[in-house]
Amino acid sequence: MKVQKEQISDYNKKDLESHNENFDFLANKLSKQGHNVSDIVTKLAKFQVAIPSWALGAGGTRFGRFSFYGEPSNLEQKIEDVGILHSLTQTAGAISLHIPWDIPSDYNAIKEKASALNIKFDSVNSNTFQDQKDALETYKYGSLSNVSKAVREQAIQHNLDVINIGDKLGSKSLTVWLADGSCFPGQNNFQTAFQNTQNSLIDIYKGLPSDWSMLIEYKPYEPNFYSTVIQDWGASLMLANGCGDKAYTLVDLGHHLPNSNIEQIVSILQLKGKLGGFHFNDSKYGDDDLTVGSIKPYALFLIFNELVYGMQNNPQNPDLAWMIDASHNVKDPLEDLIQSLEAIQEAYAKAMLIDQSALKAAQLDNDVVKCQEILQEAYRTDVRPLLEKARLNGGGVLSPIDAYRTLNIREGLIKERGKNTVATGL
Ligand code: LRH
Ligand code: MN
Ligand code: MN
Repeated sequence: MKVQKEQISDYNKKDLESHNENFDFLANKLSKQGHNVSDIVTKLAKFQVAIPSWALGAGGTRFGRFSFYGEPSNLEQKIEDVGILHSLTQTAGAISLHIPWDIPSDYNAIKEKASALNIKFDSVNSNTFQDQKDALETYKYGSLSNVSKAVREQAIQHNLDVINIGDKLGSKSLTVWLADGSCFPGQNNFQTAFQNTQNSLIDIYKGLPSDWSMLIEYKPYEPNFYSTVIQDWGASLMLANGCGDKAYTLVDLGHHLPNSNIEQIVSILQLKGKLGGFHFNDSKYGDDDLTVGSIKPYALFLIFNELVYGMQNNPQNPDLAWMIDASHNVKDPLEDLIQSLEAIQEAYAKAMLIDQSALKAAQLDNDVVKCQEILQEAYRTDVRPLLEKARLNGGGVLSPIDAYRTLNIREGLIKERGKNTVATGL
């Protein structure tokens, strides 16, 4: 299923006039404050976020999974779903694959399908947290950190295979997230597990093409509940430094203990030129993988404040691989992803409204109240007309959720695919 250009322009007609009024009003106000509105709109339009192939179906929990029907059951259909998201929002111009769930059978056909929908292949994700069919070794007690050399070698080889698959598709980075750790005190020797992981990552790193990077994701707990080998940004950064210049830390918003100051982590990693990737989601308790901005929108804004600052002031840091890492238990996955994409754009737009020079001056004066006022002035601005304009300029819709419903997209997908559900997912 594909959303046609005419459907989009027909749909936009009803709200075009009020959009223009709202946009002109806001643009006028912001211009008077000294903002370059067209520059902000261009930056919003450029900001593309990858959709992970595993977020397109109902993820469920270990207690149950409730389908929305019409979910994609193969890679082609997953790309089609991202194409739908992208045509409505103009923000989802990439897909992030998970191997072995998404191994293409016909590379040319997959590449053609993606490029017809204007979709790029973002970072490829390896999977050494599940045993694969016919695998000789088990990951029950870890993969890259395992005490067994044979297990480590199998896990290393898998990562090299993933790089090879991604290379054929045009991906430029490998994301490594490990479940490795221990469930009980005494089960692991921390130092041995860490050293094994470092050595394994170095072996994978050696197999990276010259224009690739390796993104090392951290997470404090789950599925292991006593210790995780790559538990935090410090562990990730040490491992990245141990590999080389092309290895970076990846921050997933859900992978922190409650109340961690994620914006500070993001800031310092950029200062060191070591923030390589970002997974968006939101959470109340832990790795909840909820809709971006649904629980702590102000924290998201503060994180974007640091990201914007870093993008402007830290040329030593590379362009980031942006991805949504979410799971959907009770919402239609495509609707949930649309909400996440909007929340990301909203936080980004608000962060771009922060008056950086006034903030710097207030910081130099130690005017704490003023500093807070400057941040909150930006946060309180309703930036949605800017998002609408960026979407409109790119050929997207004014109101993506409303359009998704008005155009009966889920119904169309069910009609086309029946009650198929994704076979894989987290
Ligand atoms: C596990 C996880 C992680 C990875 C993904 C592949 O926590 O969600 O965030 O990015 O699996
Ligand atoms: Mn993640
Ligand atoms: Mn996670």
